Amino acid sequence: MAIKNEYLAEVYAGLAARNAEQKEFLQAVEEVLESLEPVVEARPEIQAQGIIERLIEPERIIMFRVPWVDDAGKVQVNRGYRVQFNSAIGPYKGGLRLHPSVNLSIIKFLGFEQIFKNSLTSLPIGGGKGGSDFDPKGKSDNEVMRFCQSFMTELYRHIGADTDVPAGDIGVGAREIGYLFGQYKRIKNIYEGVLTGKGLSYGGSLARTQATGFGLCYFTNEMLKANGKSFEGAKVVISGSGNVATYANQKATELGATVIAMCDSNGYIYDPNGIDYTIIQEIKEVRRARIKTYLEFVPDAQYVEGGNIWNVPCDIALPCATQNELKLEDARVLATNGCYAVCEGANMPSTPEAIAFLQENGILFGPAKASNAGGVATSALEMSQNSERLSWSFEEVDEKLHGIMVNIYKNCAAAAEKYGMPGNLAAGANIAGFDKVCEAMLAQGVC
Ligand code: NDP
Ligand code: 2IT
Repeated sequence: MAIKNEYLAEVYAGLAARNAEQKEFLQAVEEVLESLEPVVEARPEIQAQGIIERLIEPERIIMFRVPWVDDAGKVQVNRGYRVQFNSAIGPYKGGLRLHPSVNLSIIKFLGFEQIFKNSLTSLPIGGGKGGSDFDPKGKSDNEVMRFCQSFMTELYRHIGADTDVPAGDIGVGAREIGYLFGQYKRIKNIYEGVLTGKGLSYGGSLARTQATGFGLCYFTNEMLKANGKSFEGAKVVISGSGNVATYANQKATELGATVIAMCDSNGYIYDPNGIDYTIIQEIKEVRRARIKTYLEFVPDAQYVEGGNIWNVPCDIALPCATQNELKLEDARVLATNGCYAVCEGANMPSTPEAIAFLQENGILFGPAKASNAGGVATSALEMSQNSERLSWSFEEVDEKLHGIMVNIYKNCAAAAEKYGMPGNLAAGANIAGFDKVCEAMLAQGVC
């Protein structure tokens, strides 16, 4: 794969030269620019107004020291990031990731993809992302609190309900959002919806916890239906066992599937009778333990330490852990085992080679920007509720989420069709997401 359009190829070459070491960011940009070739060719004003050059350069990058004191009294220092990528259609919006692998490349790829994802939701949110190389694993609640307070002590001056609204991502859930919110309020003396994914007692939205996983299944369901298939009776493999994976399990099961395998970074569990998501909740949200603990609840299940979850034969695969976790070889194994749909819950979980293989071999493919947009969409619904100082019922939020995911599917399918790539939802998502951002950037002049 390579970018053929001369203008786009030149812009990409310049970006690659300036950011040679940022491989995840370059991977994300290349994938989008490839999809945009027909759009750029049809609309000369994109090149004339430097839309692509502006789109790939973040509006602002903030990097900062995060010093904190561990339980043994030792000073620790992490690096914090917030990349405010694009505010053409609304305040910057996107999660915070706490994981030792976090670096500028990862935050930039996530922030870049967030622009298109957020546009697809049809809600007024721009793109951003942040995080730190802090590893919450094995840390006490007090250590996590001190880290979060230190992180917010710098971040607070760059965010706000109408400026930039962070949320959760890997390693950031209800506990972390609570500590971050408390510190923001304390420093700024403003009680506002500056974060989403908040607890229900202080401005959170019902169904935000479930939203990414539920939304993923709503999107997958549309894709399956359009191709004469369904979750009913299907065997599903879900990688990861965090927020997205857990609630994808719940919804897939409710829709009639059996979730037979899930994992964490140590290994996978296999349970042909179906993995009960409430056990995963107990293990991950309450005990903060490893997935092998599942055997304490279901002794008949299997645990494969260090195993590759994509070797488990399934009908539908939902990668919900992390970037580049599903490689070409995994795609081949899935195809050989009869898998007919891969839909992404994580961000950029499939490598470009894996995606190309799936598409060439007629396996339905749902791209992350579209299929996992339910989380951020519901975050935007949380922002609406905060603005009107009301909270909506679970059913109301879930129904809106469902409508948004159906709409995203339709828009991606229509955009792919319009540009002569029927069924290519990955290209459709990039084109449909780009459309609104491009309109707004054109209207707002060179800025
Ligand atoms: P969590 O921290 O709740 O869970 C992450 C899960 O993925 C854990 O099971 C973790 O295992 C596994 N994992 C993370 N990194 C790795 C790695 N390097 N190798 C193997 N396994 C790994 O995060 P979320 O569920 O929130 O996020 C999962 C994915 O979904 C991410 O790509 C995120 O960007 C994306 N996403 C999240 C949204 C949200 O609303 N939370 C919205 C849209 C996308 P372990 O515990 O062993 O590290
Ligand atoms: O990748 C994502 O869309 C998220 N982590 C959720 C972002 C948000 O603002 O809810």
